[in-house]
Amino acid sequence: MPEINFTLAQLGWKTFFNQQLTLDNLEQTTPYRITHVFRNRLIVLGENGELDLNLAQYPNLQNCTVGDWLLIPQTITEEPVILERQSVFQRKSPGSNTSQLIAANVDTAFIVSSCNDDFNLSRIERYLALAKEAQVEAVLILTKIDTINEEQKSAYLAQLRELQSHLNVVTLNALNIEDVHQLNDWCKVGQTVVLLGSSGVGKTTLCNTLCLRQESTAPIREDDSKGRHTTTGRSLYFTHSGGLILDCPGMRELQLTDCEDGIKTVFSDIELIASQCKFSNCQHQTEPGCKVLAAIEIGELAPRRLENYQKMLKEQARNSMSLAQSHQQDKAFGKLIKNTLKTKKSLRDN
Ligand SMILES: Nc1nc2c(ncn2[C@@H]2O[C@H](COP(=O)(O)OP(=O)(O)OP(=O)(O)O)[C@@H](O)[C@H]2O)c(=O)[nH]1
Ligand SMILES: [Mg+2]
Ligand SMILES: [Zn+2]
Repeated sequence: MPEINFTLAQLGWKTFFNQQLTLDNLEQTTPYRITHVFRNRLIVLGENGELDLNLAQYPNLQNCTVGDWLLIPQTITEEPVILERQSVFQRKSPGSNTSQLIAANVDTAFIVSSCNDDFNLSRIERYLALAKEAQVEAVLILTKIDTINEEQKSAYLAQLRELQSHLNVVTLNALNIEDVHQLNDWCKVGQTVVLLGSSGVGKTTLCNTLCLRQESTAPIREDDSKGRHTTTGRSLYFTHSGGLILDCPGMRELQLTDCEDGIKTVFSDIELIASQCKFSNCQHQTEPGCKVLAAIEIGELAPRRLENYQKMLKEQARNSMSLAQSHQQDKAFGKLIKNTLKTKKSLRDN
């Protein structure tokens, strides 16, 4: 746990948050940033050090995530205020009709993939859509570059050209400090980075190298059955260049929700071609005058890309709808209970 005190600016505080403060807030509350999220508690860090908050005591903080800014009242009985987020990453929770917050108030997303079987363009497009939706700069990091030869490396880089999204790409060995220096520009004082990617690609390794952190000091790593370390919580650390980096558990399933704009930005090349199709509602399947199919025909557009684009759009629409529906149902159920109690009460009172 840090012993030195940090300024708000070092913790990533920005004008955007300052503008949300009322006079009362300024006088009666202190800003803290969430640095660790555990099942039952949160660790927050502010100018005066760390606090450990019990979620049972502050139920409104259930909807927070790492990176969030809180205003903690001086009188401990009052509830903390969650400041409006500058950016947020979320997905549909696996196996339930809710959305899960991944990280908040991030400036850059490091999308991490390793140069082996994990490398998958369609998966990278998913993470890119998340970053675009959050309006956050994305950097694609290819790890384990030390395990392949130059020829293989060129082949991976060539595949990335298909994405056509002017992507920042960095190749590195996550264990090599010289290699990791390539990332310093995104890890300056007050800047926050989130690490996204599948399990085992090297997110924690990269985080350790960036933070000059000893593996054994990482507080929330557990051995899985195969003797590997896998991250189980979400935590924010300081890099040696003064930035903040957020390590997350690998995502087995990244189901998109409320992500239409993000997807359309990642596939803006297809959107542009599609705007020239003969029919404005063209589905790019068998329609005459379809420019998208024509682009595939001449090798200008990869069929995989069109397929993934349509799949992701459909998926996000389905998930957004079912989330909205279950939210409505929850509200309707709440109303029903309230009305029943009211009726009961008036029957009793009469
Ligand atoms: N050779 C080599 N090994 C690496 C590199 N990056 C990570 N590794 C190894 O890959 C394994 C998995 O790395 P982690 O950093 O735990 O992966 P992670 O992405 O944090 O995984 P989760 O926490 O499960 O999401 C470890 O044994 C690392 O030592 C790299 O660039 N080169
Ligand atoms: Mg990890
Ligand atoms: Zn078309």
